[in-house]
Amino acid sequence: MRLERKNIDQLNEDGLSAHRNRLQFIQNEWAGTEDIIKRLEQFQVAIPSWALGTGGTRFGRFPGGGEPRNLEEKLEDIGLLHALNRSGGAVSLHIPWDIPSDPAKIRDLATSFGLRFDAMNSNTFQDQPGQPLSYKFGSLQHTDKAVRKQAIEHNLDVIGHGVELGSESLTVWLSDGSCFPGQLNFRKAFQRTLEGLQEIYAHLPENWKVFVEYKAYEPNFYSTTVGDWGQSLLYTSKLGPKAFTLVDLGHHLANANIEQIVSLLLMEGKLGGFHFNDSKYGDDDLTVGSIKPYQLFLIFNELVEGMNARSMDHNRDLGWMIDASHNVKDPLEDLLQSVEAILISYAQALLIDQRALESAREQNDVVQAQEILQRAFRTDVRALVAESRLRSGGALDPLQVFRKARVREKLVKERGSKSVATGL
Ligand SMILES: [Mn+2]
Repeated sequence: MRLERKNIDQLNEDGLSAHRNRLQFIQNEWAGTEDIIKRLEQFQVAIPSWALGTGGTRFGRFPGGGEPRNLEEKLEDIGLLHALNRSGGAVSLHIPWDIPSDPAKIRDLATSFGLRFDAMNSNTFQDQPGQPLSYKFGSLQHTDKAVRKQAIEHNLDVIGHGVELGSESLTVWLSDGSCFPGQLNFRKAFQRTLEGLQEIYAHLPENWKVFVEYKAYEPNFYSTTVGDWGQSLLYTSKLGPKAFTLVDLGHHLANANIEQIVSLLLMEGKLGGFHFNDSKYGDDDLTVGSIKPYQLFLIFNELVEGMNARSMDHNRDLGWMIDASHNVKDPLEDLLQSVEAILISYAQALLIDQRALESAREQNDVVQAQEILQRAFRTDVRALVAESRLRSGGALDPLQVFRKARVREKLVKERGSKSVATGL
């Protein structure tokens, strides 16, 4: 199904006057809101093709019905999101879960929804049916050269699919590592992985980037071969200028200072992409901003300040993507909440008076520095986010429009209550 602009406009009407009052209020309180609205209009977050179905845990899965049954329906779902919030204008595909049988057709379909193809994701953390060799003991780190070769070739395949769709980046997340002390020679595992990444890197098209994602643990519980930002930076530095580190918010040990990591990676020109989610204990993959919104704001502060310091384009120079999936919400409603949380944190970070903050720091005025940050964080910027959507033809309140338009009910009717999205 598609949501028509005129239906969205109609459903917006009820809330318009209250919205205008809220917008007026924040415009009176803060300078520069017009520029913030424009930046919000431009900011696009890629939606991963695997977040459109109900996630699961190793204990169970409770699908809610109407899940997309194929790649075409996944694009349709992202099209629905984008029609509502005008900020989900990109899709991140996972291979082999989403191999397009007719790439030109898929590309046209995406264009018809206003979507482009962001980073392609390879998968060497599972064995696929019919796959000759197993990744049980790793992929690029594997002791057997033939397994490493298979993993390299898979990544080259993924690049090939991406080229056909107009993507310009590859994200490599390796689950490689070890579960028990003594299992792995860390140095050999690193060297083998580096050699594999070098071969993949050598096949990148001229305009492509490769993102090396790190993760502290899981599914391996003793060591991970790309375990933290230091190890990722080591790989990407050795690989060359087209290689970047990718930060996934859920892939750190508890209480890691992610904003500091982001700041230093940006300083080195090595931050490439971002996976948004939220967590309380581990890689919980919960809705963005649902657990630690202040941390998200502090990260955005470093992103905005660091990107400005290098004159980077906020929208296009980093890969922004949601990477979340869980068991209890409607996946589309969850994604609407996640994009909203991202835009709120971004808007709050844009409110910060960076010059005043820097001056407070130089004078060691710790109290004033905290005041400047918290004044922005405690400001309700939702009217700015809503206004940016309104100007782009989206919904004032995407979640309410999603419900009022009975989108899920219609999808269940179309696709059935037992449909299961591929890959999960
Ligand atoms: Mn991720």
